Amino acid sequence: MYTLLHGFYKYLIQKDEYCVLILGLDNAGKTTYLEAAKTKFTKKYKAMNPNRITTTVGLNIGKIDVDGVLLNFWDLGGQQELQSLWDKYYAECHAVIYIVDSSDRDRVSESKETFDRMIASEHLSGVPLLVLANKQDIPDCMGVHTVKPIFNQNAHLIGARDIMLMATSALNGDGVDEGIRWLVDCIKRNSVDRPPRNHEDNL
Ligand code: G3D
Ligand code: MG
Repeated sequence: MYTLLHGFYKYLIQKDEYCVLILGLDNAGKTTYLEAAKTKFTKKYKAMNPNRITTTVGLNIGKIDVDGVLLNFWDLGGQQELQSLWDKYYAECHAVIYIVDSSDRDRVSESKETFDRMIASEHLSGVPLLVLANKQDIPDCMGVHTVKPIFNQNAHLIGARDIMLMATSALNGDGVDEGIRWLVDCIKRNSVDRPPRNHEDNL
């Protein structure tokens, strides 16, 4: 009887857990974005001072709960020598957030080439993709209307998947909430192909 009740209790409290990769060139704002996401979705979370965010060498992880769905973020280092590690995580992930520094016109083509290499990976086929034109608070940055056509050029690589390009400022939190809620809906729709892991709190 205990086993039956315990099994039922576990069933009631278990949550679906999904992994989301945060990718983009170094300095795009990935770690700042992860901090902003944790701040928006975690009650009482005390955000790290942006001045204390240093270059990511390995992996930053963070978990948030969006209306009962657990998202496990993996913020990977974006420097060229670290990009070769990204594909080790592709098969495991349920969605990708790709962050573009909209204020850096000099590196936008490098970012686009990196993006194309990423979406060409067969291990990511069908995975929902949120592209963020970040740093929109910086005057004279490229707006969505400039960034979108650049990242939309290779529609054949994007294939049949949910994709959205949104404006954000990870620094002041603008657009963070909307993007994550859109992504959660896509992840749930895609969960037949990429099922969640079940997470049981405190068991
Ligand atoms: P990364 O993890 O992609 O390498 P970081 O990038 O999150 O470390 O951010 C790199 C720099 O960009 C940081 O500035 C950070 O404050 C800044 N940044 C990130 N997002 C935004 C944004 O939306 N707006 C503005 N204005 N700046 C942003 P520093 O000066 O610490 O290098
Ligand atoms: Mg970082």
